[in-house]
Amino acid sequence: MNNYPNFKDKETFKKAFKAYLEAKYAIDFEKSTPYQQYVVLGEMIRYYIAKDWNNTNQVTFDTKAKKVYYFSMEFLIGRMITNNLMNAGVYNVVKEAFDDMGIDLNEVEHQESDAGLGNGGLGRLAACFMDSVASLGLPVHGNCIRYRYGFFEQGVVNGYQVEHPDRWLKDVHVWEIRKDDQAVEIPFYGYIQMSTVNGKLVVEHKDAEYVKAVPYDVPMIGAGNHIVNTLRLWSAEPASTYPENDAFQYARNLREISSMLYPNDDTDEGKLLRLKQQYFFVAAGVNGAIRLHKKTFGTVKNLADKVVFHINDTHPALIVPELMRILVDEEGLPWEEAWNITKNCCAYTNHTILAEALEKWPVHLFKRLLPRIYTITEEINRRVLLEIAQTYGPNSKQAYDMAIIKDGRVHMATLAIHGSFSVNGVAALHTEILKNIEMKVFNDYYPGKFNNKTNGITHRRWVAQSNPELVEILNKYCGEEWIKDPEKYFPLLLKIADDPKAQKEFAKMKKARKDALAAKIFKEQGISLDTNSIFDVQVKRLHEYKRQLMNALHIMYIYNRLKSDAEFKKNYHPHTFIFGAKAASGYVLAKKIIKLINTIADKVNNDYETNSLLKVVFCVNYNVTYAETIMPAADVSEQISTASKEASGTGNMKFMMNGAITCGTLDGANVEIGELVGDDNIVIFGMTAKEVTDLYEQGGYNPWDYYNNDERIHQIIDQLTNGFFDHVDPNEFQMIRDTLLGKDNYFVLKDFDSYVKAQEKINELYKDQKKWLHMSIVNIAKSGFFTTDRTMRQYNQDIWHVSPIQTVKAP
Ligand code: DL6
Repeated sequence: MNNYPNFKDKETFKKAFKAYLEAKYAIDFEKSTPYQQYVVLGEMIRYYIAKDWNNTNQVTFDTKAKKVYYFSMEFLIGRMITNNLMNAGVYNVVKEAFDDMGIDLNEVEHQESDAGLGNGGLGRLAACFMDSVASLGLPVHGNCIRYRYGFFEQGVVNGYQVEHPDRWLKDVHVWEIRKDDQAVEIPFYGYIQMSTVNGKLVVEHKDAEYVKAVPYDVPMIGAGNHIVNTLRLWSAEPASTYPENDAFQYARNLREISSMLYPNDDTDEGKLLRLKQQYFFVAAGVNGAIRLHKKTFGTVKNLADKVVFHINDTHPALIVPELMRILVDEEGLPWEEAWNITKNCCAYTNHTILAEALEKWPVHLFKRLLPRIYTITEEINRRVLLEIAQTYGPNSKQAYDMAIIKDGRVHMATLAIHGSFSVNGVAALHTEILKNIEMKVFNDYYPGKFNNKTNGITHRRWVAQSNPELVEILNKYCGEEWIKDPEKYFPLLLKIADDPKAQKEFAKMKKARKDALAAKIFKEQGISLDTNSIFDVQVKRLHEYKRQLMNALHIMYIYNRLKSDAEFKKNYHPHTFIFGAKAASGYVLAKKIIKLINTIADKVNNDYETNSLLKVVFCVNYNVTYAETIMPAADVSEQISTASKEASGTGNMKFMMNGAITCGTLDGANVEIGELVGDDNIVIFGMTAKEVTDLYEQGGYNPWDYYNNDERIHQIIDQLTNGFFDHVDPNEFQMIRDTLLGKDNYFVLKDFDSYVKAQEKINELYKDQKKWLHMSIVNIAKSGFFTTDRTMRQYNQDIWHVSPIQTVKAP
């Protein structure tokens, strides 16, 4: 069936839409609900792009094109409908038709649940990558798990975070197609029996417990180019054979695999499940890829010329031994040849230097769950160590540092580094830290393997979709081509950065976006905001290193000054401090910090002496959809992590592209933002990464010196526990006080003074609106570098080397 005419013009669309609605729900369109309208619109778009999707796959197959499989445990794709309408080029037709029909497109779009298949930055980055590769026509396809529950839905009760399951699949997921015919059965447990038959090694996995991995394909639609890539989400189902003695337990266990993102892995049981999830989607994806490769080429010998397996963080690092297993056990290649192919197929991205995120699996669990994968990993380790000994001699420190298996654990980052031809960091500073400190031993041993690929964001979602007023301005001053190449066209704004008329338009844009956010916050949380105040925003996962605590303490300090210093009060421009953050459910201190922010909000928002100057909001359930309203509304972007700890950050880029001024440390991509906009257009404070690293080496510092010598700090630290807050037990924040005065591992008190000065600078700068708007425009003008189109081009140029797919343009 050819569905293209459906979107030809608004009249055709209206007719088709009504007919589909009736066909699907057996009702007249007048009686349909926004949810039904959403489902029908979604399905119509999926039919509409089906031909392009099929063509993309067919052309890739026919031309024997090289392709990339991007494996990530997270793809935080959020809602897809608006993005899909825009990229498919039918947004305007639908909008006009809906306007005629009295349907609110915005309301219909909001019927879609956020696909929360991710925690934060890493998952959202993967989603932005998918948008860019499809838009560049690059054959790059995602692999992930079809989690029945996404990252939890956050509630706040009495200031405390509460977690509810995110049942995003309770409604139909209109975008996916189940592909039963491409299911793969994955073995766990059991034991391995090896024999030689006619001189050939035969490996048998005995008594394995199989789980069927069923793919659900989700289209990743390129912008205006008729390319549709695939995000493949694997779901766990019963296999054809199962333990008959305990079928129910088997069914319960396997449901867990695609149940939730990152189950708690504090216990052995939790660890086992997480490792199971990792092998599950890795084995399913790699087997699927090899099957297709053999269908195309009839051999695996040319795999490295035609396929890249991208390992996004350590979670999919099992790709390395799984590929070895297929090549050696199933394809019968000699070990050396298989290793050569594997090393040339895999590329790994590191996203963090935080030790707890570099996964290490206990040998006893690994071995029991994945017996063959374990023996292969052991053999990889043995051979790698032999090779290292050739360079450094026997029993070297280097060999210990680079061993994959040591101290009873399998080190996944180490496995990924040895098994990949490329290892990249995600911002210039982060890569330097990897190369010169954290992974120096590997960088010395594998010169040239480490490289930097600074992160990005897709400007299609974070400007075109989220900030209509900015789109108008860009169209006017940069021309409509900006959407194709922001790096080239955004700098045209520099010419009008001081033009009063243009500045007025930017101010109007920001005001409109602040009004939109204020309206949402009022509707959802009943807090009214002054949109002439400075919107100072920190939205990101809650973690000590991101230092939401420093922001909160600073608000307490401001409150104290407003209460006690008339001159200060006179000079203080009204501020609204906005937070959004989810804390991991087991992270007690992070949850306390949420309680503290809400307690501060309760105090200052209800103080009529100061609340026209100071308001605090904690946005409940911050997610991708919420971010689309928050990012464009910010005046100030808080990027205040302890230097060296934030690998890159991508929120910083979303804020910048929407004209916010960064208040930040020299950490992650803030460094590159600073280099691009220049010192006058960013507010930098705090210790440098080198100072932080040196101080750690000296064993830290004594926070009591700051408590005793800085009155401001003394006062706020005492206020945490002296009954200053109404309605809370004075012991409520004892833990925060103890953390700060105990070790202050993230140097909150040490950086406090310079943060206060940075905030004072912002207060003054904002009062000079001409100067502020100049800064804001320069930030947008320079933000084109941070489009993921650039990031993806660089990945392709330096790592993947795939060619754009040329499909036949659809009729
Ligand atoms: O690279 C994407 C994103 C960076 O922008 C953040 O700075 C970094 O913290 C984050 N890393 C992770 C790693 N987590 N684990 N596991 O999310 O990656």
